[in-house]
Amino acid sequence: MENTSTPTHCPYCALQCGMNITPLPQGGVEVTERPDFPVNRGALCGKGRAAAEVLSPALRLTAPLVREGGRLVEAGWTEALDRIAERLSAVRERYGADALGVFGGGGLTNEKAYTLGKFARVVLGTSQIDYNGRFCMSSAAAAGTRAFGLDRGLPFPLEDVPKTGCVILVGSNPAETMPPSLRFFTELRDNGGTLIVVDPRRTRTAEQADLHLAPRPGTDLALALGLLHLVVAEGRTDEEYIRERTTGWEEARAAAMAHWPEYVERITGVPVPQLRDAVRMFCAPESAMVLTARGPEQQSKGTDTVGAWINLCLATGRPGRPLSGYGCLTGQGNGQGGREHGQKADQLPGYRKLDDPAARRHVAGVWGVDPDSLPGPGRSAYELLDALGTDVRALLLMGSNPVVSAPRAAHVEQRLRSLDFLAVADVVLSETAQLADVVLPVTQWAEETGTTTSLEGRVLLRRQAVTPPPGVRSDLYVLHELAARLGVEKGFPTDPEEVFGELRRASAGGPADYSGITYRRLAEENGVFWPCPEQPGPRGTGAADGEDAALDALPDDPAADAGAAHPGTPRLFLDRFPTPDGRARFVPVVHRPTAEEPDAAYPLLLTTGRVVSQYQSGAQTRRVAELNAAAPGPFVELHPRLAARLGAADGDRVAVVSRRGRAVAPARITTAIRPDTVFMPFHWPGEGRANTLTNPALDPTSRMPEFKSCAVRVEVLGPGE
Ligand SMILES: Nc1nc2c(c(=O)[nH]1)N[C@H]1C(S)=C(S)[C@@H](COP(=O)(O)OP(=O)(O)OC[C@H]3O[C@@H](n4cnc5c(=O)[nH]c(N)nc54)[C@H](O)[C@@H]3O)O[C@H]1N2
Ligand SMILES: Nc1nc2c(c(=O)[nH]1)N[C@H]1C(S)=C(S)[C@@H](COP(=O)(O)OP(=O)(O)OC[C@H]3O[C@@H](n4cnc5c(=O)[nH]c(N)nc54)[C@H](O)[C@@H]3O)O[C@H]1N2
Ligand code: SF4
Ligand SMILES: [Mo]
Repeated sequence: MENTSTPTHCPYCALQCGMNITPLPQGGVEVTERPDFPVNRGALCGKGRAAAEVLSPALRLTAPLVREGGRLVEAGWTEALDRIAERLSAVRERYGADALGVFGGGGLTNEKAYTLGKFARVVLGTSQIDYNGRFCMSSAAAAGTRAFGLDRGLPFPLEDVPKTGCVILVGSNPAETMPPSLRFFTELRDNGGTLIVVDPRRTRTAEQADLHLAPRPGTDLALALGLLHLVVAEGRTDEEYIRERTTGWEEARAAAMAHWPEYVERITGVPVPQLRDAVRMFCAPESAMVLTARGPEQQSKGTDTVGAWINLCLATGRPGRPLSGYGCLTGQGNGQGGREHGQKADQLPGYRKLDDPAARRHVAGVWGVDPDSLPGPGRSAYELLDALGTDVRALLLMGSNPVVSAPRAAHVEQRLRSLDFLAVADVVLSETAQLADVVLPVTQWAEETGTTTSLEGRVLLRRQAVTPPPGVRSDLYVLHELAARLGVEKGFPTDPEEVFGELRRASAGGPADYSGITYRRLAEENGVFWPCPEQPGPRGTGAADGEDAALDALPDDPAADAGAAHPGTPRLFLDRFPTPDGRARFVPVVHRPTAEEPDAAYPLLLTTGRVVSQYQSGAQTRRVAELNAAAPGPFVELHPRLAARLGAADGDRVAVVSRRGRAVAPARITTAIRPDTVFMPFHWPGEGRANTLTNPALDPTSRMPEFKSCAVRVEVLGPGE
């Protein structure tokens, strides 16, 4: 393993670029090109190229830490694990199982996410588990399930994008967030297709567009309804498709017709002629797509907002047609798989629902427990964090850094501090780990094998390429050891392939069916798109009868069993939608304002997002010198007209103040933003922490917080250094 290069995938975003890891003779490893993976064809962004740095023992945790006399000090694994098990037991004894919380992450592999969900329900017996994906694409997931009966980020491979006629990219900035994917959009234009970008900022992505619509943050719902109104008014609906493949059009149509173009212009600030141009560009070609990301989704009405964009796609006959449809660009490395296998408050593996009796029976059968012993659905991520120290007294956290990334972060930090007990498993001493009573140093990415599911719904094999430093253990080991200490000796294997074998059985027959996928296939086929049920035949009935023997019993010649294997499903919905009647469902939605509209005291809107060189809470990327040099700290984007009114010069220190707190950072003056809006990236802790300001108003369906808009004022503090 040590001397040759290993094909694997990037630790960071949902594009899951392929890369090779090659150990260097002098020690350390190098990330090199891997052109055989079709999504990035060897291209990597700066974060991916520098990913190997975070493997260095100098940057990370290499021994468990326990809190002694207020300080974190090094300890042995036995002591650290004993302490966690004792404290969790004590809290459970005193307050009951629901006083134990678990918080996971969309960066965890499928095997880890699956095991974490099983651990919460089977070992701890708690309903109180959720994860950071709630902050990510949960609104798109809810809207997709509502309309199509299924949620998979993209219902088609990215390679379809350059071949379609028009793409509307809504609140998505791939130039910064998924740079190697930008080529799909430039190729689209080279092929004669058109690109429309909807973003309050003229981003590097918007600069590539044929048409840039710059709505006021939080008004995408009105914008989509205005476009649908025009589609109807101009007679551009696809009546045959509506009749044959959908239900609910009359109500959705009536709701949209209340949104006159002039009214929509008043709400969004997008001029009527631009609305008309967008409709013409979207409707003229035979095929077209709408792709959303966090802009329209991270709103307190994110589910309805995505629903409105889906309605536009349905009315024009797009979903389930070649090179067409609606898709969501998921975010984290395993943002898709992380929401399918049971770390979400209301879900069981295979994208099953925790409150569905048949699902409970199936999964309880695989787990060898009584279905009635499984707890019901618990609180959503923000609600769970908000309950810390009151209803939830002890927390096990794996794969997230909410001190930086949660909304109303100062409050969340205070809730974390008020816990009776906090255990954090992480690679580095994150801002959240710094608050813990026990910190466990875990292996990461290139040091372990596991699967992730990319934004395309493509299940991928991330292979171990290097030996981890001594002193660290895997998340699976942590859960195995804790389960044993809490009295569950079996069912928590540490071998990822064994976990995957069980995950296959647990997912069999569910919406996200992985039962026909094996590690061997993933390696040979460069990934497999779910659903991929196991076919009866030579492949055996391993998925059904609970035997992993099927994995080992494959004929040696891959061609010999090829005929029996399900090929996976790159494109969804071609014949029918997975709803009871096979039709997609329109949902009647109407515009409503954001949870916190500007007023005299807080006259501006703050929106937040990302820069190319930092990842999320920055726990990993802020430790890489090259990335930190490229993006050393937070900033506040101000339009020159706003800056002039405030008396702010470029580089001045400014305070952004909301009802929740105050964040300070240098001003960056740019015409690329609307004059009524300010923007901050959220990657940093401390005085420039954007999430000190954000509003935890939740979407009623997805429970997504409103990261993309809150009311603020800006105060100029004086010249920067
Ligand atoms: N460099 C980098 N790449 C990443 C990440 C990272 O942290 N850093 N994180 C990964 C993850 S987990 C995710 S979820 C993705 C996110 O990927 P994106 O969704 O592309 O990222 P964001 O910057 O959060 O938001 C996209 C755009 O939404 C715009 N926006 C703000 N408010 C609104 C609004 O009300 N309406 C509309 N239409 N647009 C709005 C912002 O101006 C921004 O340009 O990126 C992934 N890739
Ligand atoms: N204002 C604002 N806030 C936002 C957003 C926004 O757009 N605006 N976006 C939201 C979104 S979309 C997201 S996804 C969240 C993300 O925010 P976070 O959940 O904080 O995500 P990360 O910073 O990736 O944190 C992952 C942590 O897990 C660790 N880690 C990495 N791999 C592993 C592993 O295998 N095992 C374990 N145990 N730990 C590991 C990392 O070192 C890091 O400390 O932020 C949300 N917050
Ligand atoms: S685009 Fe995403 S997956 Fe690709 S190299 Fe960059 S961070 Fe990694
Ligand atoms: Mo995300």
